[in-house]
Amino acid sequence: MSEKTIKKVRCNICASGCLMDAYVEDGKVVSVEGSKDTPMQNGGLCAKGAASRQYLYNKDRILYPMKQVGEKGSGKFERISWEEAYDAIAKKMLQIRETYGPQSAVFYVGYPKWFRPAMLRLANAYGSPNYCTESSTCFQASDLAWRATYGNHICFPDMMHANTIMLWSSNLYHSNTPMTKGYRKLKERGGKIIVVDPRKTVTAKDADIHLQLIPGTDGALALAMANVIIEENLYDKEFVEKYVYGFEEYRKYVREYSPERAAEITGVDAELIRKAARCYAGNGPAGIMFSVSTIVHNINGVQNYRAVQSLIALTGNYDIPGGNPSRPGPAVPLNEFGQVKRFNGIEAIGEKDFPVWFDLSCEEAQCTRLADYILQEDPYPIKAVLGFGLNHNMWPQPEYLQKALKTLDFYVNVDIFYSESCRMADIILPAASSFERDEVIRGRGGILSLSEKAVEPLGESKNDIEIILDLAKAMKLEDPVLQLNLEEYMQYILEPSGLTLKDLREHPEGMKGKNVIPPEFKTYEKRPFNTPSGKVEFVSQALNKYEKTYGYKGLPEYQDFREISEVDREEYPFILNTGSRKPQYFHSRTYRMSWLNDLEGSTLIEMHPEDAKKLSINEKDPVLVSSPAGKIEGTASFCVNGKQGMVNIYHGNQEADANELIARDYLDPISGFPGYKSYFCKVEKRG
Ligand SMILES: Nc1nc2c(c(=O)[nH]1)N[C@H]1C(S)=C(S)[C@@H](COP(=O)(O)OP(=O)(O)OC[C@H]3O[C@@H](n4cnc5c(=O)[nH]c(N)nc54)[C@H](O)[C@@H]3O)O[C@H]1N2
Ligand SMILES: Nc1nc2c(c(=O)[nH]1)N[C@H]1C(S)=C(S)[C@@H](COP(=O)(O)OP(=O)(O)OC[C@H]3O[C@@H](n4cnc5c(=O)[nH]c(N)nc54)[C@H](O)[C@@H]3O)O[C@H]1N2
Ligand code: SF4
Ligand SMILES: [Mo]
Repeated sequence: MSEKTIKKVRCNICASGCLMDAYVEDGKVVSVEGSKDTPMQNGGLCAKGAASRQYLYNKDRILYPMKQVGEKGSGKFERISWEEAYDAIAKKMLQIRETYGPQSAVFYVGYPKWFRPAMLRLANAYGSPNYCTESSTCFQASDLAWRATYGNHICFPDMMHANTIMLWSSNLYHSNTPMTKGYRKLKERGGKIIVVDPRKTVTAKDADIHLQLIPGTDGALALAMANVIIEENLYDKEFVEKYVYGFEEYRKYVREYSPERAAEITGVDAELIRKAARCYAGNGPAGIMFSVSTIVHNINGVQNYRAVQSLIALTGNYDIPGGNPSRPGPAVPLNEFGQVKRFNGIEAIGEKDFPVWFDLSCEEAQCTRLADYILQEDPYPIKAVLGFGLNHNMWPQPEYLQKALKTLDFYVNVDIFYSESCRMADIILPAASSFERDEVIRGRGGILSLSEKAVEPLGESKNDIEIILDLAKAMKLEDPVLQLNLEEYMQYILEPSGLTLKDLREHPEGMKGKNVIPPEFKTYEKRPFNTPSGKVEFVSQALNKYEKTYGYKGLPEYQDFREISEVDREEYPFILNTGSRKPQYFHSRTYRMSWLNDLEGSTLIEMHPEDAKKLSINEKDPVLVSSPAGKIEGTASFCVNGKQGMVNIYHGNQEADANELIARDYLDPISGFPGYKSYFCKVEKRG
């Protein structure tokens, strides 16, 4: 009888990297369970992690390098060797560089985050400024707001030491399961919880105050809270005087947002707004837990986010324990992450459209308008896309991007799975999943670990970093780090931490780095904020320098998406909210896993029963949803937890993708983020 062994491996279906025990028999993973070796996680796995075997052994796995042999877009592929693939890619990429210049090649990474610095290096060594990622729709707009206002990256709350936590558009139980332990502890020790969410979510059940606002109206709500906090003298005068720039202008502006006015805009009762403001300002230390994407998925997203964010400095909760500290736990120095900067000097895609993005971020280009840039040859011809995990369904109106990809001279996609996004590719390469690869993992609190493969790679799939290093060598690019092999590269990442790969191999549960940088609070007492004024900028100079040219305002001004968009509301009466996370789905990835997908089976069009009744729609009826951008079919699902007038649809399903409904030019003019969370639609019963 063959023996079962337990291999410790990190789940990588999402970026949380939970440690699991994979039971391996005859070289195959036969079952998985959460490892008990990490106290935070303590044996837990979410539904997706528990279904890992269907991820690893999925019929959609790409097993070999393939080249397209039929007409482009026909999806007819033939197996080739790795050597052939590398030769063909190197030859074509160098030819394109020679003929059109290095900027004509775009280097793109989808949601996978773990190998991004290597990809950025590759783009730099090739000489292209066009390294871009899925963060053109996730995370970077919030980060931009932080940099514009606080001169810092996103600061998450210190849940362990807070007396109050305000979860602003954050449904931890569905989207961030590893954080729920701290959340439950906060509740147990009597901490106050404020939830700002249009839906009564499972996370909102624990709330002392739930502000159930209309999607996209976050800015108005936050300004009204600031109004109460200032009017009632609940703000931190000393902090504001010393460290805030533009307070008088801000104070004057928030006067316009009385709770009564905000109630009309947001649909939240004025007294409840007052109560929440008093609780957040009066029961400190208080932290705000933001989603990295929800607020900014709106056409006034950056300013709405800044309005919420200004509450932190207003109440003196910035960079203190229990508030939103800049570094609550220890950090460990590493090579690569956050250190490789984007190649600069040639105009990047998106630079003309979204200048602040480039002023404040030196790491990547903004590519939400990628299809336009390709099709309109603006700012210059784009001839090649080298994609790792490129999922066209991420973009609004994804078919338009498919069309653009088809016109390219050369398109490569490297993915674990064959998807519709591979169909336009000239070459596709098989990536290994976390079960089949080695990877250095950065955990919270300065903990590092090495996730080692549990089984041999399926087919000829390879670690993405290995593919990147091989490609650099095939193109004879010069960066010395790209000359390393995978093992040397991982060692290089670790060097500043004082740990070696050998140390980590001996401790699969992870180890604290030796050269730990301790937590730090109130950094502003030692050095100025990294903004033009050296203070927290309620009036952002990074933004208002573009007031004349782009119309950006320094104050976190509220603009209502219902007023500034030109959609005919009689035709499209519902507010379309897309992509609120569900525990079983992870963007486009898990639809192919029957253990998860069968829970719902088809694209659910979630609407309030009262709204459905008016349209004579019954639960489970087939319905058609349309917007000015497109149409999709789905199944009506009644949701009493949402607000009336709101339709919610998950994204990423290639069969019926909510993004078909979002107009591709419905973007925040500052960040370029699509208004995924607040567009417009109508719903009809299908025959
Ligand atoms: N299971 C699962 N987990 C995930 C992901 C996944 O696909 N699946 N994706 C990961 C990624 S990439 C991200 S960015 C995060 C996102 O993480 P979260 O932002 O926490 O996830 P969401 O569910 O999109 O949004 C949280 C809540 O915001 C509410 N909401 C919707 N619109 C608005 C609005 O306009 N204003 C306010 N205040 N609230 C609103 C929704 O009702 C929802 O309950 O999740 C990560 N975790
Ligand atoms: N309507 C709407 N649209 C949205 C959102 C929304 O809320 N509503 N959310 C936006 C946000 S926040 C995000 S983050 C994006 C999601 O961003 P996407 O990039 O669309 O995310 P995924 O579909 O998870 O992954 C992309 C591809 O990466 C592949 N992949 C997974 N792991 C690896 C790996 O290790 N190596 C390689 N080479 N490939 C891998 C997957 O198989 C998949 O094909 O969607 C955005 N789009
Ligand atoms: S939260 Fe779930 S999907 Fe994400 S790493 Fe953990 S087990 Fe995997
Ligand atoms: Mo995201």
